[in-house]
Amino acid sequence: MNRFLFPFFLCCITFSFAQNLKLSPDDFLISGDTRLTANQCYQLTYDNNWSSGSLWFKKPIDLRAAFEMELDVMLGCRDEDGADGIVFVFHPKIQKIGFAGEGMGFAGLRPSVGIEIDTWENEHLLDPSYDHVAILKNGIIHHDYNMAGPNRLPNLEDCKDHRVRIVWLPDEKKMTVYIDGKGYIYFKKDIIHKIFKGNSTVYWGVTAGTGGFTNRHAICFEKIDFKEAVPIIPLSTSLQNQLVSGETITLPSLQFENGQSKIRSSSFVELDRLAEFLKKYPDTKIEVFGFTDNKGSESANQAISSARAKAVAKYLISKGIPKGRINAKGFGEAYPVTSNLTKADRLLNRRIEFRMTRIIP
Ligand SMILES: [Ca+2]
Ligand SMILES: [Ca+2]
Repeated sequence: MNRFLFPFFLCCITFSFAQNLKLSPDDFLISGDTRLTANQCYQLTYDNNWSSGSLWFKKPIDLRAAFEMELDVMLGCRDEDGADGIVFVFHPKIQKIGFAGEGMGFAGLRPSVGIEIDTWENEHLLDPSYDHVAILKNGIIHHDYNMAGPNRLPNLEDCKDHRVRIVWLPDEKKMTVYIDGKGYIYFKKDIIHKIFKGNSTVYWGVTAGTGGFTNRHAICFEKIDFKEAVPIIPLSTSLQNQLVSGETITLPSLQFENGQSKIRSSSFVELDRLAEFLKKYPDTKIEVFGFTDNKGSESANQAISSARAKAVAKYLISKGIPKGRINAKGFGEAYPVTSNLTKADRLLNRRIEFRMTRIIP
């Protein structure tokens, strides 16, 4: 049963800021009203109506490895009429922001896990009247669909910093949230499979929003300690295992002629191994998705991403994989895995993703 498991050291290296926290603003993608305010500190919303902001760490994390983060959170100074709150989000794509107001920048992000600290009672969402913490999923903020909570917190809209600590233990599949030193909520769930469909690589971010009522929301990082997902270059045993378990993989050696959909001959070796592998699992289908960076026009990017995905499909067909097992599609510049700001980032965004799925009879 465990043939798809492989030792941890193959997938992860420790990436720890614990001793010497040096997060640079370049490590984050910010949007909306988010502003750097001091070293390691960010404002997420203004104390204005309909303010919202997000901050995403640019590097993905691997949920198969342990994770711990600690930060100071400011939820503003208005208690009676303060709103709406902050959400810590895990999501497979680097996303900017969901809906503001009661959505707190989280609503609509799917698939996802979100830890909300909510300071405004929205009765139609079954919010309690007090400040509360809950674990949400898939961008849904209604408490009927919680993973945990809502649990009562003391009033946090007191103009003070509150220390939030989030700990993920993959072996126990357990995430615990501590606020000012006290454990207020946890969940135990196989989120890699139940939420993220087998894909353990996710991004993390923090979002916040105000609506008709307001507060200034801000955070300061204290400690970030996690294992970083490392790309695996060849179509190795471990990469094959990821494919079998339904995860999305990319083959960094898969390259095309500049500006064309012609596959470079240097990429054939790895594609041949992929074709051999697909022959071993004749009851599966494979999805081949093409993506580009944001250089050039959207329509040209759409066209080339589609042409490249189809070129890969054609190559696999030429190696004996039946056409009906391959679904090739281009998404243009949508769904970048990282920002398009640097050459290295753009290279990551220009990619073909593969995902194997079982044929349902
Ligand atoms: Ca609320
Ligand atoms: Ca309150």
